[in-house]
Amino acid sequence: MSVQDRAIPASPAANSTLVPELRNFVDGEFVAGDHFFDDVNPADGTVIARVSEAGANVVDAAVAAARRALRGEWGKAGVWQRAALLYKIAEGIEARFNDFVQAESADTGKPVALASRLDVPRAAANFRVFADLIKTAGLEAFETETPDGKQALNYAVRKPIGVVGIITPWNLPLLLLTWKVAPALACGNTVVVKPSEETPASATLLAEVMRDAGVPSGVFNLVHGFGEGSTGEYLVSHPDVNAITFTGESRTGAAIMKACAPGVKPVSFELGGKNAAIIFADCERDETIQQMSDAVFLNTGQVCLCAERVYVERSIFDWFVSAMKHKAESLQIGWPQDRSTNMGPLISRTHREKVLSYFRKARQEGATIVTGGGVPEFGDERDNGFYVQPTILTGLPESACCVTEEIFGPVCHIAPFDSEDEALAMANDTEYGLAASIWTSDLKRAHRVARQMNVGITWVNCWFLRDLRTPFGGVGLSGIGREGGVHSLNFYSELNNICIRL
Ligand code: NAD
Ligand code: 6OH
Repeated sequence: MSVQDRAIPASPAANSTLVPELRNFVDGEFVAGDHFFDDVNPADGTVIARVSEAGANVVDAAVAAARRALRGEWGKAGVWQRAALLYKIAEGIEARFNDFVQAESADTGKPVALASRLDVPRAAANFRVFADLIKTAGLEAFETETPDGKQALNYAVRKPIGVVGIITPWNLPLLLLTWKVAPALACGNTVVVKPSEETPASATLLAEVMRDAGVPSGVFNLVHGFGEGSTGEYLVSHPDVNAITFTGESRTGAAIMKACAPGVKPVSFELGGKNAAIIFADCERDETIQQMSDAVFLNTGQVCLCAERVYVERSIFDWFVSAMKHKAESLQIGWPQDRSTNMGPLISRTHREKVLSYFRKARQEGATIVTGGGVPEFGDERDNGFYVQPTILTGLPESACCVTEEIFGPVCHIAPFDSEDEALAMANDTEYGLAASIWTSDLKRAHRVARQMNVGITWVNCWFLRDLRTPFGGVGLSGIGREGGVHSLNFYSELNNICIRL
């Protein structure tokens, strides 16, 4: 689809409609671009906002503002001053907690219960953790012997990289955006942020929080729009952007890498996954089923860390499949606003088409559909939304596309295994390498298997348990680099080593 097809020309009528208008935030001001596009609520397909698409001119202005801000008071702000501002931003998010929950839920269709428990608290935590970290980060130092028997002192100082372009997806919009904005600001950079076109609202609220917290103009800039041929492409190929940090699909990462090549811009990529879970017969059963239900269905399966491939020791295979079936069929699929809802719709009609196409392929490839495989019917406006049934597949060969390709929906394939080696071989037989989980009561086996997984993070008897100080990222098609803790500080700063002969 071209930009022209997607965009609605700006007209006076745009302001007279009842839907709010979401604008770009550049140099401390909300500004409109030349076109608008629709922000759709996936629960019922209604248009909830019109979003101003940032053209190349708006992206230019945002990058220029970010560059100027580096030379201004922000460039001179010390670590304690920056940390104090980050705490204020965290407080600002908490002060508007409900606004953020409502915005995130309306854009994504995720249950308000989930946004209240996960997305919004994590956004505030991201700012607090990186404020704490930057205050306590020491300098690397070495005493060095010189060839003439004297000494030199080496120490490395951290400097900002400069203007950082931040591009994020729609599944955990505020969580993933602040996961990058917080360390970038902690390290003294300025940012130009492009959230997903599907989920512009929480980032727009964050711009208000930034303004109200007293973040100097130009330090945080927000541009709305699409990827290829639009805002995202303008941002990643902009010659005055010093680094790009991106979360999204692996093939988008590849396109961004190409755009960054001419300027040799550093990139940090958190990409897709086709994550395995290995369930041993000695697992703690109730706990495993409880958490595996989240690992497959949380956020309607739209978490990069979700388990889409589940390998179960043969002696408990039947039990596991039937317990997961029960869990899937007990999920409350419904209106996101209803506090008892624990599964919402997929993000968009297009994404639902993709997920349904995998259900069709699964049938063609000979899968048993244990449960789900279709679209639920409600008899109300939700039938205009983008819901699918939680789905469990069995019986596919390891080469089937539903076992090798990321589906990004509430679906997993469950296969039996007979030995630890076989489970490991199947789990590692993928081009991706983001996350894995292992479920066992045998501590020695847990250590042994965990270190053989070709992934960035392995959970044992838990899933999506995050400590923000730890390295996070993936191998293979799942990403480049690590963020989290000192790894984020290292990406978002340049180290200048100073060697002094004493
Ligand atoms: P996507 O790659 O389609 O889009 C992500 C962002 O990139 C959006 O803001 C989009 O507008 C922008 N974009 C697209 N093409 C671009 C281009 N050519 N240049 C610049 N920007 C461009 O991803 P999505 O569909 O929004 O998100 C789902 C994907 O994200 C899944 O593959 C999922 O696994 C992955 N993901 C990974 C992680 C992780 O931490 N590894 C976290 C969340 C999501
Ligand atoms: C992907 O959908 C989830 C990614 C999670 C994180 O990046 C995180 O920091 O928890």
